[in-house]
Amino acid sequence: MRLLSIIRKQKLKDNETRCLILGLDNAGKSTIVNSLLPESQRTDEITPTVGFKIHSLQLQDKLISLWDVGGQSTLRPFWDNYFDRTDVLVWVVDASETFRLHESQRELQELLQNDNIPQVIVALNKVDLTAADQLSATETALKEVVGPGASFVRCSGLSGQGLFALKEALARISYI
Ligand SMILES: Nc1nc2c(ncn2[C@@H]2O[C@H](COP(=O)(O)OP(=O)(O)O)[C@@H](O)[C@H]2O)c(=O)[nH]1
Ligand SMILES: [Mg+2]
Repeated sequence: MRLLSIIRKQKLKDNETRCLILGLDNAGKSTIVNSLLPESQRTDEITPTVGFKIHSLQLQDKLISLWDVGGQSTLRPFWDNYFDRTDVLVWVVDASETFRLHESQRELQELLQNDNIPQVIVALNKVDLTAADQLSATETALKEVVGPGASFVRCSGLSGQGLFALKEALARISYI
């Protein structure tokens, strides 16, 4: 077993999960993170993320650290640096923006070349703005990139719809 998997396993045994939230700028990453947090820790104003922000979320018996990393193209070359201690990657896509779907697919495909990439959850965000057939088309397009192992969650960071399913998917992460 590679050293990295041993470290990951130990951390998960300690009930600590490190979750990296990535996706194109404006996909809704920070909005989702904010809505996942307990009400007392939320902010009313989300500004574009410069660099990264870390938040902690207690889910059942697990402590999840959420790494919200800026998605602007100038920051993307640095994404790799975050992988080695990450347990789960949440890839956020703005499902309403069909014209950026290819860009999202391409960036995710490039990320997945990295050997250290952990388990993947794809969050199809902005369901409140997206027609059902478009949601399915976006899901199909991203499934082609991530393969059968990833989970998919349809959500809205703004309304909170689907975030319970995202929490459940995060709580299920394990290396058994
Ligand atoms: N309608 C709608 N707008 C959203 C949703 N999630 C995020 N937004 C908006 O999308 C914009 C970008 O969100 P932000 O969280 O800053 O994106 P980030 O760059 O990926 O962190 C903001 O204006 C958000 O209010 C959603 O589910 N529905
Ligand atoms: Mg952000």
